[in-house]
Amino acid sequence: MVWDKIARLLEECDVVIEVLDARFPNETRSRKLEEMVRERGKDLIIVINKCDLVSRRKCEEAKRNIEREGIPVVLFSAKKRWGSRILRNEIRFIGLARGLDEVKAGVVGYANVGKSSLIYLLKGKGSAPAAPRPGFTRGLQWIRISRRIRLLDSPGIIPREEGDIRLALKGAYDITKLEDPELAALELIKMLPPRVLEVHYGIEAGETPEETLEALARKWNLLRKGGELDLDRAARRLLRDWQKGKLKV
Ligand SMILES: Nc1nc2c(ncn2[C@@H]2O[C@H](COP(=O)(O)OP(=O)(O)OP(=O)(O)O)[C@@H](O)[C@H]2O)c(=O)[nH]1
Ligand SMILES: [Mg+2]
Repeated sequence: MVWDKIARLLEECDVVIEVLDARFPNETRSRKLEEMVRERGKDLIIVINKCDLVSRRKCEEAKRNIEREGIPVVLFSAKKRWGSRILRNEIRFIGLARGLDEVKAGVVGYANVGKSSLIYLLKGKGSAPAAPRPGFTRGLQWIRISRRIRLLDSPGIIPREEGDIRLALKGAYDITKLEDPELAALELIKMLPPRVLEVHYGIEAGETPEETLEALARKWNLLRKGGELDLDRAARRLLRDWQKGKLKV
């Protein structure tokens, strides 16, 4: 979703719920979005989702840092069903403060952070039209979660100014469309503490990211026709696991 579309979305809402990924709260925050919300005099709530994938300490620290800026923050996990009551109360509170009978809240954030999953948890029934790949939600869709609250689901923000590798590592870019998955996987390996890969996959990390990727390809028995390691497939498999949230950091 591009910026002029976001501007239109903002017009329709009283509150904006910016959803972040707990594994990289800073990188999935959009200052530009927050600025747009402020300019239009709307309320902002930040939800840190996927808290089940990081330590409690890291979640609390991220929450404190953002709250220092005067923005209310809710720690959340759509998977573990954490935080929905608190979030609903935050939204209601804003409705009361604004004297509204019905609050309209737009749920916005990078692709794949869990916007649709969050909405369907709040709704409390029905299966979530969510998917482990970015770019799943296409149009805007209003979903009523109670008599007083309506939520607007939206496609992920994809800032054109960011490269595809950086977006993929945040989970916000479709891996099948990456030009160079191997390069992205090497970046990911550099970013992760070696222990994470060692524990999850039972491999020994190499001296260099290349060696670690080779160790993974060996572990998974991924070979090309001539018998050499298929690093491209190993890279895609690692990136997919990462985007699906299989690795705990
Ligand atoms: N571990 C974990 N995974 C989650 C959580 N919330 C969502 N997911 C997973 O993250 C993936 C993306 O979820 P969606 O709800 O489709 O994300 P989205 O932000 O709506 O994505 P787009 O519509 O593509 O922008 C899915 O595989 C979800 O199962 C969570 O709290 N914890
Ligand atoms: Mg979605």
